[in-house]
Amino acid sequence: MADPGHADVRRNELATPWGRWAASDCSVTTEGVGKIMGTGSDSQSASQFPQAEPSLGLDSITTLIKAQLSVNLQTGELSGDRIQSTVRTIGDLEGIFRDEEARQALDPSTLVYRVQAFLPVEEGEEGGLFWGTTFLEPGRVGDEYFMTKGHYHAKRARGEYYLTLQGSGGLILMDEERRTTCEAMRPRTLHYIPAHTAHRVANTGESLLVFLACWPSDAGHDYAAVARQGFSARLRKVGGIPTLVEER
Ligand code: PAN
Ligand code: ZN
Repeated sequence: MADPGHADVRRNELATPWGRWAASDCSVTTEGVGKIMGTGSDSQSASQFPQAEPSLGLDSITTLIKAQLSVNLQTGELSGDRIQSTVRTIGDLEGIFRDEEARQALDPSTLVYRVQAFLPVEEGEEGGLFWGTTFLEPGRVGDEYFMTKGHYHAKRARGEYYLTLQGSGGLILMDEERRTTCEAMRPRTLHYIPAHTAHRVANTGESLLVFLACWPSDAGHDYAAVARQGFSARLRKVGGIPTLVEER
């Protein structure tokens, strides 16, 4: 099994009409969570650094600051205080997919995704950070993969991180000049969503796609801009392959 303590940023592996997203490789480790860095006789005094339960080390992360959050790093499930849950079904996603007839032919109660968001401060408050998990079902509307609605942040100058836990998909990114690119998502890929960038995720696999997210508490969500014009490209199954297809 993959080492759950290590997350990589990997390059886009999906073909896009505009080439590849240029960001440098880097990695994030969760190995030190709940541990003293450099454990051993030469490490700093244990009294300076509260140690978490050893059993929490690689399976979950718990924070007690402001409100309590536990993240199950296998399933992505959040538990604790101040967690908000949202569910989106096929019936909720009118106007999102290219083939509206195909959407209407599906049972409107079909689950497409659910989101759990940990909101330790008020939405809109400056300086805080939110944490969330999205559980995106496999499926298609016509040849287009099940996906999230997609949004810009209401405050455009706000970025975000996504970290994939399970499944495979594509993170579709569009800048304000409407240039759209796509990054492949698979377990342990870490994605930096720059400010001023609309983002949505499509599940290109046969199983649940689960990803974690962290974003500023004053970012907000602007769905209207995406609803008006959509993205300039869609992730569709073409010849059996997930392909980013430019809209005409
Ligand atoms: C995510 C998204 C989540 C659902 O937490 O909100 O994946 O996507 P939509 O919000 O587009 O329906 C995020 O990007 N927060 O900022
Ligand atoms: Zn966002």
